[in-house]
Amino acid sequence: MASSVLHNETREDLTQSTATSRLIALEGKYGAHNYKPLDVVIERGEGVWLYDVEGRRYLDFLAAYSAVNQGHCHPRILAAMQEQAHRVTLTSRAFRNDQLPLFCKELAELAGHEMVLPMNSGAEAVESALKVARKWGYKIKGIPEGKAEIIVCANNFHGRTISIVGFSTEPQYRDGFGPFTPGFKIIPFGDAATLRDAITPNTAAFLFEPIQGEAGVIVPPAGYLADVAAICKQNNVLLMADEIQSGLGRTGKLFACQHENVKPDVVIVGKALAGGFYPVSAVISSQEVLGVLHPGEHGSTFGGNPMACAIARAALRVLIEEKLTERSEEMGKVLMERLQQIRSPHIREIRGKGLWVAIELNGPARPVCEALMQQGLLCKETHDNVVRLAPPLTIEREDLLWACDRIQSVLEHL
Ligand code: IF1
Repeated sequence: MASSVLHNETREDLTQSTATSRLIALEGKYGAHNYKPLDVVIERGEGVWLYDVEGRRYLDFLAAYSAVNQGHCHPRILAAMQEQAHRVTLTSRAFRNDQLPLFCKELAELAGHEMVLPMNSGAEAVESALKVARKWGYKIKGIPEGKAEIIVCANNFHGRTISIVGFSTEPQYRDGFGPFTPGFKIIPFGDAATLRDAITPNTAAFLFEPIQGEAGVIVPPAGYLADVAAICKQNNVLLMADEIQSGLGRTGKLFACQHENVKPDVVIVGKALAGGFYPVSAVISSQEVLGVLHPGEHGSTFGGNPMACAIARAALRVLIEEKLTERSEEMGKVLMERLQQIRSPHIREIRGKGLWVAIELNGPARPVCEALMQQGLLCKETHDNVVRLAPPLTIEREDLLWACDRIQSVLEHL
């Protein structure tokens, strides 16, 4: 078996097909087709740069959807990972480990909260927050058993589990995956009055993205975050911010809710929490809320493992010590100002916050992303006509401006 695989490989080499096309063909044959990636095969990354299997270099303007805010293969996070890998990687939560307590303390303090529930993927942390919100609703708020409601926003993106896609408004994410979990109500995003109207005595929580990412970097009207926070407080409803993509510096604040001085009851983080080295997510909240969980009621084999915690601690230290949030704010202004100078009939709107910007076009965005790839710039379309830009927060001004020149040139030659 092994020798025949090897043999095939050798024969394919002889056909002179490029490494790129061979690997794309293999992935097409053996990998599930749930993505349509750009046809670039990455082999190596360093800081803001990615290198493909042909040795070509690209500036990364997606940063793995904000999971590599610290830049690719950050040496300090790498060192923490290597060091921990030599010690112990996984204990399960049946035993304690020496990294988890420090991770929880550091993350809770950073967010100005009391407790942390460690998980792995973003969707898992969102699911965990939903479970905690329901339990809080029953045990603390006094909602009758089985009646808890959670309010979410139209055009949300919170992950891919059945419960989460069940309250998605994107048909593609739902089709064929039902039946779904009941107990969710959908309201428009950006209109606080609709939240007030949707709340009932059985409402446990309002789950939202402070800036909607997948929807196309949709920034809500000024005052929205403060308004929904006030409405939740008045009605004893948990304000649950999904900061998985918007948090950890991306928008020029550590958390996007801080743009309106809002401290949510529950903050959900993931992605950049581990700088791209490992899936690490967490639910951050108060003693009152996370205190509803007792031994055996929730868990995860990998959640809170020493490897994850050591990596996340290093990733957070990098974020703070390298002042990446401040850089995001400063470089975000440079990016926005430069993009605003581009005169193109193809541009409908440019919007965003910090180093998180969307260029909404009058036509399809995919060809623009493909042309940018040819020019050495990697970014990804969302919703057909939006190019989203989100470089690592470590990006230097000259690289940012180089990218803007490429974007201008592609839009001018469209
Ligand atoms: C994919 C999108 C971005 C998220 C927010 C939770 C999760 C995500 C606000 C779940 C994940 C990812 C998932 C990834 C692509 C990406 C994405 F286009 F799909 F929507 F970033 F915009 N909350 N977003 O953005 O986190 O379980 O994936 O760790 O599904 O292809 P996860």
